[in-house]
Amino acid sequence: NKVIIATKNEGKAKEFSSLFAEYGIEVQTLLDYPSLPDVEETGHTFEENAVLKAEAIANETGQLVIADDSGLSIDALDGRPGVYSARYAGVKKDDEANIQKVLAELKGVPEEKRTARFHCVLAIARPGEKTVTVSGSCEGKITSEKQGANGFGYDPIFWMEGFKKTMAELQPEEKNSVSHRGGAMKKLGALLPEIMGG
Ligand code: ITT
Repeated sequence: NKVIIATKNEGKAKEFSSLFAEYGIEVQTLLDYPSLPDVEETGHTFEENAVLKAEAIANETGQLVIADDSGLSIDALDGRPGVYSARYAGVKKDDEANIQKVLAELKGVPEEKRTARFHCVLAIARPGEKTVTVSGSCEGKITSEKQGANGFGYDPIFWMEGFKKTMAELQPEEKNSVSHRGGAMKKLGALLPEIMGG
């Protein structure tokens, strides 16, 4: 049993490998299919972009494909970076530059106003079938400096009050148990028997 995840993001790929391993499903990603075309993310919501990515790659491969569109919404920035999370600081995807941009924009904003949440939408596309989506989110606060080296993206500045740690200080299994991606994956898990055809 295997699925293709329509992602080139290594951080996501690692998390999906372990999330799907629990269901006995092996994961391949676009890193395993370098010849597939890039999908332009022209949508204005996580849902639209997840569906775009999953359906484009399902059409190319003729197989069941799952895509993840995710990002960080910061209240003091009116929800930014949102769907632009991957390339917030420019065209090139650069986690460090994105973090520095957020920290600069939040300079002087007091702790109680630094609330934020991660969102994740998973889209499951199969040729000839209606695409299904599930979502998850995770509440936190933006720190004033980086802390921790695990995870990816904005994890070093995302404070989890329940753990008194940043997302980047959690062990991978801990992150999966509370993250936006883990939450969406739990909902997907309930649908997997039907989706994978028993
Ligand atoms: P693919 O489209 O190839 O999957 P991407 O990185 O471009 O990769 P998105 O458009 O969904 O994916 O952007 C997601 C960005 O949101 C990602 O690059 C991170 O900056 C951030 N992000 C998403 N999930 C995260 C997580 O669990 N921890 C930290 N940052 C995350």
